Amino acid sequence: MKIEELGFVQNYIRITHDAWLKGWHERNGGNFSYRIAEDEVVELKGLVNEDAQSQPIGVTVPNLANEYFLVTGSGKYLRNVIISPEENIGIAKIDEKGENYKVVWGLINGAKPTSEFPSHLMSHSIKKEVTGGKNRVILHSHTTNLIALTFVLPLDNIVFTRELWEMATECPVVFPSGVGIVPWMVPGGAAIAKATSELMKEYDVVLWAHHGTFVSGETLDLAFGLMDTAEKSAEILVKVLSMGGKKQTITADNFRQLGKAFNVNLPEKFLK
Ligand code: 2HA
Ligand code: ZN
Repeated sequence: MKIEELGFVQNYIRITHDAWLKGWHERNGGNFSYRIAEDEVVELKGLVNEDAQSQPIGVTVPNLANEYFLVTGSGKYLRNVIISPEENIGIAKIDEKGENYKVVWGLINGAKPTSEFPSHLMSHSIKKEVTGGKNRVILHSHTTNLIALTFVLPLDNIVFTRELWEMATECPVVFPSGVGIVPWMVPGGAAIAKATSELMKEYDVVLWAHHGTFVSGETLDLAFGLMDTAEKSAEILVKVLSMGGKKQTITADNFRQLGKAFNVNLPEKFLK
């Protein structure tokens, strides 16, 4: 058995390719990480190199100690993952302090995990804590329409959430906790990682103004589906604004009815 043939790796590769086909990953844009489940880690036995050299993460994530992550490579094109997994993705193991990682499989020829690894790991750390270990996936995509909206709407969590919810009835059910916004920041470092993870305490969708979107989900499918739903809603909003704006919409009371019918809590702060 090769690592590329394991079920969860196959699923990750397929979804990475789907994300490319969506138009979210030009050049080396975007990145994707999955905290490998315990029963899947068992499948890695004998297939990984536990003697690989340690590297600092750049942030400290103690609750991710000894966890294994499937992750895309720095500078790698997501469209190439399906053609050559070992070159473009890898498995990184976190050390017992949550300070260093080592690449135990893949990312051959000296490649490294994504430049956004600090943002991924700090968000994983928060999500592991607040979901009791359920959330395992972080996806970062350069979603055209969500990015476009960060030039036009105020960079405000409440405004963005409400506008996106109004564009499709399913949205509040798919992201009931709403959308958080990080103002423009330099990508790739500890500062934007901290800002993102703070918002991840509350939100599953976090926009980086004029850059892209981070989502978190329990499974690869749920994270992909969440990105797809939020970006589709943004596409509708761009069309509506281009056609001269809303003439009618879903009201606050409609949302309250929806929340009841689908048994989801929609915070009142978004329904003013
Ligand atoms: O991997 O998307 O944010 C390239 C990026 C950096
Ligand atoms: Zn990016």
